[in-house]
Amino acid sequence: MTAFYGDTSKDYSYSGILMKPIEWNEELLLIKNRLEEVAKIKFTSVLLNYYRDGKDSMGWHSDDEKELGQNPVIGSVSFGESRVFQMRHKFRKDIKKVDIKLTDGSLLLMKGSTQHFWQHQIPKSKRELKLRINLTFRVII
Ligand SMILES: O=C(O)CCC(=O)C(=O)O
Ligand SMILES: [Mn+2]
Repeated sequence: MTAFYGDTSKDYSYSGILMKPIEWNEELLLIKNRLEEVAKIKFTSVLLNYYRDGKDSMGWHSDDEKELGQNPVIGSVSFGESRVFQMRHKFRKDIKKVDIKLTDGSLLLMKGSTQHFWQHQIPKSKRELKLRINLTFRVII
């Protein structure tokens, strides 16, 4: 379950779907402004993902759509239930998968060549998990 907000001049094709952004609201701008101070970069857009429980998940992928440019910068802010964010190297089988617990209020910043070499996912969980909302701020060129 997703929603896409941002500068209304910036469309985004995601998983083969053309997303037209909803205009920024006050709450999202508050988070965006704090994030931009930390990341030292201006974001154009944010994709929201709503995970109702442990059955909602997201499969392996890289955030490498062409609109995100050569080296995508992704600022990922999480609220609610903690979930495991897993990363795996695309080419090197000798590098172990990395598990990162994304807790309420956490920020994960991906940049540089990360999307060239790594995929990420949010796996399903058999545990009883409460709701989580994740915001991935993106720069669309
Ligand atoms: O929910 C998350 O932490 C990851 C979301 C994600 O990878 C995406 O929206 O591309
Ligand atoms: Mn992603």
